[in-house]
Amino acid sequence: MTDYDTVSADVEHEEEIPTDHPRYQDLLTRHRIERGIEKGITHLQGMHAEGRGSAFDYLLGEETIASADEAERVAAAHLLLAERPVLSINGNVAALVPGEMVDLAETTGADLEVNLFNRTPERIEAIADHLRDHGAEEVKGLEADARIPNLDHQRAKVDADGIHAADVVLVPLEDGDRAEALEAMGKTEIVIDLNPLSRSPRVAEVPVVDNIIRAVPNMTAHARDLADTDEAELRALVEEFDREAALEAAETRIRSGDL
Ligand code: PTJ
Repeated sequence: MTDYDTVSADVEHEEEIPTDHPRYQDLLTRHRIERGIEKGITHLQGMHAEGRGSAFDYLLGEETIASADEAERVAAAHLLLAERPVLSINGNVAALVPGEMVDLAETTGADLEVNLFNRTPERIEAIADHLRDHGAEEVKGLEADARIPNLDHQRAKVDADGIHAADVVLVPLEDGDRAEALEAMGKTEIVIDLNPLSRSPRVAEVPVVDNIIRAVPNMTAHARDLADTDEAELRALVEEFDREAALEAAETRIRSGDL
């Protein structure tokens, strides 16, 4: 029996999960989702989303592959170039990377907006409070005074001065119909999703096939690195990006990577 066999999946605090555990990231992610559900932040369906993501991450080798790192750099460049960037937050995102999203927003000048599929006033408030507890000064999505056209569910509800007016939107961890509707509004979309076959990464200008717990801090690190880069160079970076190649590299890794 290894020491790891003594680690219960039901830890009280995430610090109890040994960082050198071979399934550390998976245990950490699972733990954060469970806590999110307990706090009323994450919907029960978020567990299914988490399970799907975890299977793809396993096949990717639970690491940021080179094509994802490149996509994360390009995503950072888009956010820095944007006039009105917005980072969309759902119940899984809030549970997994609240402080990391606040850092990315601060580093790139983006707004944070809560946008939920299973929208209730209680969950919206709980998520906004959770983000404020992690340092957010302003959280959008509570007013929901505008609608995304041609979308007949709760995710259509957005702030007029938030997602509705945004030029670049980060859309993590959700299935594709809102991503398609946002694309139809002419927005530049950055999608984080471990499944390269899912609709949302397939419509995104920048598909980031990586675990959000690795992707967001890496995007922030790239944004810091690119902060003094001139506009022409940032534009060259985003124009040279090949979204099809990024999707293909991720799919190839998932189908044929060494486990
Ligand atoms: O909080 P709400 O009410 O807005 O509900 C959110 C749900 C769970 C409904 C929303 O996230 C959803 O629609 O989930 P789906 O359709 O299961 O899509 C989630 C996608 O995210 C799947 O393609 C997963 O593979 C992917 N995913 C899950 N966990 C991660 C992930 N991608 C990156 N990092 C993860 N940790």
